[in-house]
Amino acid sequence: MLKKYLRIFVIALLSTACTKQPAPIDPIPTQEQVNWQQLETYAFIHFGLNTFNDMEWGYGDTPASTFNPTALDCEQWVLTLKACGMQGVIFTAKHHDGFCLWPTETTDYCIKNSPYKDGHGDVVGELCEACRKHGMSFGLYLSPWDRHQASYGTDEYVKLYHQQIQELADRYSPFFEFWFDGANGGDGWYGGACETRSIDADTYYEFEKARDVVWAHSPEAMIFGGTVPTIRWIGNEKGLGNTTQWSVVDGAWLPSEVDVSIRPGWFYHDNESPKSLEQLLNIYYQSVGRNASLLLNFPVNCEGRIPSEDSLRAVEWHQAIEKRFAHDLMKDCKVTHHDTPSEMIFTFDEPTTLSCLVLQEQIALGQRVERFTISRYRNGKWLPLETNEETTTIGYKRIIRVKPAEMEQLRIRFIKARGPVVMKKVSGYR
Ligand code: FUL
Repeated sequence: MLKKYLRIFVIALLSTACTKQPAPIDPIPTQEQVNWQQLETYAFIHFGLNTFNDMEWGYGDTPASTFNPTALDCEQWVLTLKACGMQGVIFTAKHHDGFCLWPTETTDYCIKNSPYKDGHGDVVGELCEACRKHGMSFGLYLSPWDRHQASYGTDEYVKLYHQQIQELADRYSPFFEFWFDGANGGDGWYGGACETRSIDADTYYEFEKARDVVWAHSPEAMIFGGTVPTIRWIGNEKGLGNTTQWSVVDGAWLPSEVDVSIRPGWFYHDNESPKSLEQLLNIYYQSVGRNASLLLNFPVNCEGRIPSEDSLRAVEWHQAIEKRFAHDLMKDCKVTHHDTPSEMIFTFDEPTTLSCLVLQEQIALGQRVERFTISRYRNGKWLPLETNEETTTIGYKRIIRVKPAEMEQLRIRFIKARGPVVMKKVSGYR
């Protein structure tokens, strides 16, 4: 049984492609989920009343008149993000404080009643336009929890929430992702009631209906949060994915997203600074390198710009990644594979030192590998490659940093899998 299960198919980029197409193993991703996963890194932008009031969670009573960016430039955001290798951006159209950054018909608590462009501004629209102009995917975050609205907790609020999604979908689609967010209920201003309200998030918001509104214009949109998600939270806001990371959850395909801010806060605070290059590189290895997508947040400042300190750091980070993964030292290897034991052997033309491996499964056919080992052949013997990473799952992409070591051959042995292993690509770097 095991023997049969551990056959290897090597599809796509490797030279020894198999002749027979292996059968998929359910669950498999939708084409939309595959496309989304290939984005790998995209940006979050948190901006709103909190920015101007030095807060993370506004109570819902901060005056709309305090929203007053002096040099807001959405094109600067988009061009900065593009220079950092980001392929999309998700914007906080409304955070928990309930303030809407587009001129909505649903509430007065919005940009129309701010000094920005004398009440004629529309940050959601301006960002949407800049994204279209520069070929960047666009997404929105609309907090279901609204600490401003008097009706929060009643059916009336749910109607208003769905109406807001409808407005956003009608005006700014298509979206590549829509964020419903998980923080729900609690204390708030609620039209002056200043009390604590609790709701049952699983039933209250009617997320299925909300999702259908998004999908009517953007069938490709990934849904984050709520009861009908197509992607899932990694479980922390530290940029830390797990070494064992399945996109298969309870029989469904539900890939992971790592959300983390380049600064300690999600919103801009004068006394905070961006993470170091080393911290950001670790975040990359621990997210994209562990079968997850990276949603990296950039707090926009009171001027309405991404601070240059942050953009310089993020560009430096992107360039460091590009440089590290520029030359695949395994691209000319001769590849052989066997079924018993289930393994792939890569032979180099001359002894080669590697410090990093990138493994990819053909996820369109399902995620399969559960455990593997990596070894190098040098001077007549096989030796394990030393790594701090657990070599368990692979999925869309797994990056394994190893102690630099010279080898004539590299061996990947599959110890346990949900079915015949189907690899898409293996590459190696120094
Ligand atoms: C959380 C929120 O409570 C935070 O303020 C932030 O927006 C983060 C991305 O999601 O649930």
